[in-house]
Amino acid sequence: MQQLARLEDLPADYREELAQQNLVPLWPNLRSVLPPDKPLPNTRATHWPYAALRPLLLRAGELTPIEKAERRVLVLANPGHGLEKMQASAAMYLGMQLLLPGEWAPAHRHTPNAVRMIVEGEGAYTTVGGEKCPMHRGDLILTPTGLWHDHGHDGDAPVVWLDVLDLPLVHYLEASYHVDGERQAAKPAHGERLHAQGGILPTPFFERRKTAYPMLRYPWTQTRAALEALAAAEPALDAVQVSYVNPQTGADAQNILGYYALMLRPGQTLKLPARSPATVCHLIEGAAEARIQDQQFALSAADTCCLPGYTPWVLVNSSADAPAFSSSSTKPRCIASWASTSRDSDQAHL
Ligand code: 1HN
Repeated sequence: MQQLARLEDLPADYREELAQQNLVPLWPNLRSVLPPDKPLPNTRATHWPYAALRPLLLRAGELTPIEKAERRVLVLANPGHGLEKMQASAAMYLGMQLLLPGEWAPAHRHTPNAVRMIVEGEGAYTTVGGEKCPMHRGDLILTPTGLWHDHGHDGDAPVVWLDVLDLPLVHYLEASYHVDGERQAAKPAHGERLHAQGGILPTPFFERRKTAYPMLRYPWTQTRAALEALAAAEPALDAVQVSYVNPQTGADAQNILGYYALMLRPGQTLKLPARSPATVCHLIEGAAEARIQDQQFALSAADTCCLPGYTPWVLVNSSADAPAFSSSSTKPRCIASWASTSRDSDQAHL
């Protein structure tokens, strides 16, 4: 590959004149924005064990009252981006949020999309666009862009959930902001009941209802049952995986990040293909080992890890007797499906 001229190869007075006119020569910087053959990600394979995080989050509950935090969250930050950037990857933000009995996290809405994946505790709920969504372990609850949301807790033990937002991407686009609001009058969520059965849609005469986000809560009991049924129906199927979709359109449930749930059969070793965007994986049940580049993460239930794009990886169920269940998120659509070169043609860039 051709070595390109450096900035220092240009006369100082010329460089000075360029800068005064807000002009920059491309060639000294071309290789850094367009590296040869593969991207140069900042995102590092990272593991956030829940056992280490949980006591620190509970301590935050003692140290900072909800009124002084609005959202009591410890951010799962990727050291490759710098912890202060609060990014898990270029596109994804992750945080573990704690709500104590009787607390209320006030209503607001914002441009980034969010989802909650419930990790532990009973009795909390989030109200999204006026729909009261109860939170049970493993549930996925959408908070799409622009919808009002506040969180309450009528139970008697701490509740913890994982927040996933496309905040870094929306912030990068200089489009991130929020608006505060009043506590919402909550009516029971009905989306998951309207769409309780796959393949059947509510169809009042004479046209189908079309709402941007017809289903906000995806109960874990249903997702888990779907994975078990899929595994039983297709014993030879390698990746027992389902996508969280908009039940009216079949498209991804939200419009920037895609969400999936995966079951590892007892004893299974699953090779996962490289995808162009970074991926986050959260273990809901069981125990598994994630092999990413030269690292091995022993994942227990409620652990979270991430890996950069363009990286094949392997998940191994640590139990020979019980299945393991995980959820994952990534940017759904490929950035560069043509990106296979002769050097990495064995990798599919999904
Ligand atoms: C947010 O709105 C929540 O509503 C949690 O619970 C975490 C992180 C950054 C920006 C907005 C919430 C957030 C957030």
